[in-house]
Amino acid sequence: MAGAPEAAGGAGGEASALMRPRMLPWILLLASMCAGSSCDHAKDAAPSAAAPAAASPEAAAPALNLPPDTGPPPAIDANRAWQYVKEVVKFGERPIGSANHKKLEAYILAHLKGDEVESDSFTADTVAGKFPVDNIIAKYPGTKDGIIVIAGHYETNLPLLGTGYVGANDGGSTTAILLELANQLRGKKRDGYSVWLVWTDAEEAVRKWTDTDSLYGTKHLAARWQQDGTAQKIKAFLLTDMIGDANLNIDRDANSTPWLENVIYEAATRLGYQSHFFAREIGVEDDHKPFLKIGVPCADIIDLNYGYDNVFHHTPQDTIDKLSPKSLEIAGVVVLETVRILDRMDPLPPK
Ligand code: 1BN
Ligand code: ZN
Repeated sequence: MAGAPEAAGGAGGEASALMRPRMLPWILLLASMCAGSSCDHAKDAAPSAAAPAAASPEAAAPALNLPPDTGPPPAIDANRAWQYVKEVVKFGERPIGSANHKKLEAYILAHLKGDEVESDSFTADTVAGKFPVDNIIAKYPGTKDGIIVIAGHYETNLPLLGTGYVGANDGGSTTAILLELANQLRGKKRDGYSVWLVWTDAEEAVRKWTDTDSLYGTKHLAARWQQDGTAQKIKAFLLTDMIGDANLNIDRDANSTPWLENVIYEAATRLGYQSHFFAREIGVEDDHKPFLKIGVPCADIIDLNYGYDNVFHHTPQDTIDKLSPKSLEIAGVVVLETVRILDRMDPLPPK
């Protein structure tokens, strides 16, 4: 039944990053729907099982103190974001330690000129040797006490070096959407929490995804922010990953914080994009994991059904022709609407 998620490990036997989907309730629901009908393919039932998040048993969470849906909806320049994806992909393969990685770092920093930018730089000691790692952080101050982090990784997989892999969706789409979000945040008075954008580095395994071979950049950043007291100020950590797929289906992540997932679904619904969200639930290990571990509310906004059965994920077929500006727009505005709701949710659920 759960063929798509189970096969979603991509290259290098990485399925361990993707836990078994919590599908039992859907199996039961499907069985009852199939009884006496012509339904014969379990997978077809996933979309129809997509109930509004708040009504789903998987979404048990504190009741949300939602603000009224007023004011103009957020907007981004999707064509500009699309142009960024094209430019990022032009750098080609950009794994940690490569010259292309350095060029992409310079490209990101050039687009943040004049903004408050910090780097979290260190040397990662990995199973494939030592590599320089650079998380890039751009800060946009708000009037409220607290921080909302929006993150996404920018590097491509080292094990795929030499295959022509450019990670248009996996790394490219997130680099681009964060640059466009920076454009939207820059120079505007934020009547809400401070927003910090983080281009995370060394998310990918250098050999094969395991607990120790993955998430090098965010493990370091989470430890640093726990030590210096920043972590306690973070109200929400919104991770974006693989959000450019032209056939955009953001999964509900069972590892993410349920109430924050519900806020994202509310934001998507307010903008009329809920059909792109949460038709299935899977458990994902990703850059939010180190922050979850230290008690930060986190949500992974990820589409892990990239091509039928996720066939393009971590393959040289992850190219820009599979992506669309509209998907970047949907992801971008839903993130901004989520921030807008969080800004006015008083109080936020306890951590
Ligand atoms: C997402 C994008 N991930 C890596 N790049 C995490 C992951 C790895 C998710 C393997 C599923 C399988
Ligand atoms: Zn990846």
